Amino acid sequence: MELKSKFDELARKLYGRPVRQCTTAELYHVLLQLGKDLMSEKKYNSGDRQVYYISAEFLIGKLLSNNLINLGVYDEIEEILRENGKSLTEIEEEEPEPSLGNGGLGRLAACFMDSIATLGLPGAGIGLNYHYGLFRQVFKEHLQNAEKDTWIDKRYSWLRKTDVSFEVKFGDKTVKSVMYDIDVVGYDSGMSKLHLFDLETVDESLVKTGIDFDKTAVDKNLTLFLYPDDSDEAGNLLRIYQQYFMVSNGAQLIIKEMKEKGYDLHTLYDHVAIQINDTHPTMVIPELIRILTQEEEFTFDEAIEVVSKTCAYTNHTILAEALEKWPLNYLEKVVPVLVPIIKELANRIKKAYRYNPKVWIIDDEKRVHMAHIDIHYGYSVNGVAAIHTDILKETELNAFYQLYPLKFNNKTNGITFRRWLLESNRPLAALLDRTIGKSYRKNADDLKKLLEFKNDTKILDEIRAIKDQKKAELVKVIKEREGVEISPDSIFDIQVKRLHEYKRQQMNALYIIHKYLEIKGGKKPKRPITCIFGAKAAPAYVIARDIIHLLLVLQEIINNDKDVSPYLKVVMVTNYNVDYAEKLIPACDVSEQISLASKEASGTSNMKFMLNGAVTLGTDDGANVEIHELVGDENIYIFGVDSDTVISHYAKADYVSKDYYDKSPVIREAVDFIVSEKALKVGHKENLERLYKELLNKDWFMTLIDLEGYIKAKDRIFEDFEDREKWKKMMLVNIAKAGFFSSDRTIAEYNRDIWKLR
Ligand code: 26V
Repeated sequence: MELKSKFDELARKLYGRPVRQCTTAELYHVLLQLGKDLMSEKKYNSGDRQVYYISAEFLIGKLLSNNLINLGVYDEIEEILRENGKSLTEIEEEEPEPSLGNGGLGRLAACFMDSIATLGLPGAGIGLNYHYGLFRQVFKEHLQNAEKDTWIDKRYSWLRKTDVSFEVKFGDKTVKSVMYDIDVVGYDSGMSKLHLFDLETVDESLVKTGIDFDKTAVDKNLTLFLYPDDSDEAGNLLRIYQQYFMVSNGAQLIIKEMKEKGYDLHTLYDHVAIQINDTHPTMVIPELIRILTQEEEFTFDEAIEVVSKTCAYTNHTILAEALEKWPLNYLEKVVPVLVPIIKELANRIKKAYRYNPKVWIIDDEKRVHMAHIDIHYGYSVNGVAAIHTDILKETELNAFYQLYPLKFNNKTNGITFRRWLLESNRPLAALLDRTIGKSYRKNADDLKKLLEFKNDTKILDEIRAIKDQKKAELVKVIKEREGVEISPDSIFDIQVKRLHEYKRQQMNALYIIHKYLEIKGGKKPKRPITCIFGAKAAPAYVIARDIIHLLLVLQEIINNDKDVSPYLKVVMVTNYNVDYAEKLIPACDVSEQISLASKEASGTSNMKFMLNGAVTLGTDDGANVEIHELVGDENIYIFGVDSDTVISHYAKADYVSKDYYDKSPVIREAVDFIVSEKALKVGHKENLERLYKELLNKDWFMTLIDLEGYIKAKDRIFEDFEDREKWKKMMLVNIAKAGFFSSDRTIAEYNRDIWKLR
């Protein structure tokens, strides 16, 4: 049947009316069903070897448009709706966004699922079905508040309840799971499944106000939230409960599927690769060993051999505080069944490397280093950008690299162009189709063909016009959602990512203060500047919340200052998520990637911005290094100390932020403003003073070392923006060179070097 008739028939079936007479909400439901019907005609990728990507986070975003695009029917549906006086953009707004991730790590997992499906690889995701996701961010009195983020609609959802269920035994109770599936449809290809495990006895009524709930009632709360506040013991324990619940279900599912296919578990590694996404799923290693030795009559040695040839580990950070080390007594309480296994794994290492305590699994303080389990008992260890993998090999994990040089490999991250170009920037995709053909959609490297148009004024003008169109769209969204007016003619300077000191949103804030004071003093910029931020802070991360406070205070002061606001505006968008990212990124002129060198493992928004024609202002960190190499010095703005210098400052403990403050009047003026009368009149003394002191007395992520270089680079990039011809060329080169960052390339490399699926 023709798509048009199918659509209309479904509308009549569900609501007794033709498309034309349905409401927006009804049309969302009809399209959801239509998408599912079309997907039911597709096949799952299959083969005798498959990958299971286990991850505590899958930040999948809304799925309607993405699925329609990957099914190849988006344009047709849009046209049918238009004929009926409806808008697909409005309908999309009806879909709730699942907030099943914190940031880059979770979004990466979602991009990877898209690429696995698209490349036709047999693979599945395994994760958890958090009912309220991370949290919904709201601002009150210039402070971040957290609310529960409801996304599951029991009647209309991409989630499909299966009849798969397992028992999971904790120290103090046994719970049962329910497996939900979300189908991931590849672009012009087959499908994969994302399995999200839920607790059968989960009780939503546990959540009263905000995101507070009884953390001890594990049999009711286990899948309510993603990474609940882990600043206290109950929070940490809950996280271990969640992790074991996830991997025990995953391990049981894998074993079940292998048996159903008739494979001998002794050859598990011939049929399965398990990718452990950061250390959160590490317990899958002892859990598989437990199942094989206790339920399948393997000897311990046999089980270790099989599991070690099956599991591979990805490291996503070198930050010590983010590398999980669970106190042994926590594990004894939550997962006593695993403790003898973990101890045995640890003993074997201690015996083999008696004089090398750096590689031990259990340290002197009886903490279990989860990453060490992965490295010793997995067959691959990868970092997520070239510089990150080098730092792992040379510094952070050097002791392990010495032992297992061949296990280490790099897989520079990527993003799916289906969502971050075809969906979020349809006019740009259309322009590319017209100029270089459609091959780049499946073979991203073909974007290079755009370089032939580097001197074609017509194409350059079109690229510029698309940027202006996207900026105009964002102006509307920001007006509607935030109530702030911004000028489409201003420079859109955007920093969106989780709030963390190492990402240095505070440095951006200090630049804004500097500009504010300059304008107040009569030095006006040639063109107005709009500084846009989006970021959630972990509720227990005090300084991160203080930085949000400062940004909101600056927004209030600057946007209401009649002398300054025509030249400078600040917008901190509320509840930054995938949906917002899709609106912000295509509208960006200057992409802020300003982490302290060595600290950002990769970054992935840098790639999304580049693909959409923004120019990067950044440090030589993470994937910025590779962007820099690809586009060359003339198409990127790099500043700041390099990673070797940073690492050496840490090693010598010789960075003193106060020295930089004392030396530079510019720095002093900006930092002092945080506790000025003007700021204190709008903001809270406690938050602002704490942040001020932190910058002066500690500044662990070295904001002040780079502030002057940052100010110079930023003034230079704004100056160059005025050379409109030069800027258009920079945009074109950035788009043309972004092909390398397709997650299809990343996944093809994972497959070539680690999974070896075909
Ligand atoms: C986690 C935590 C949790 C405890 C408090 C401090 C803290 C700091 C950082 C993290 C990050 C955990 C891992 C992570 O999300 N890494 C991100 O992974 C992205 C995908 O590989 C990568 O692009 C980002 O650079 C990296 O930060």
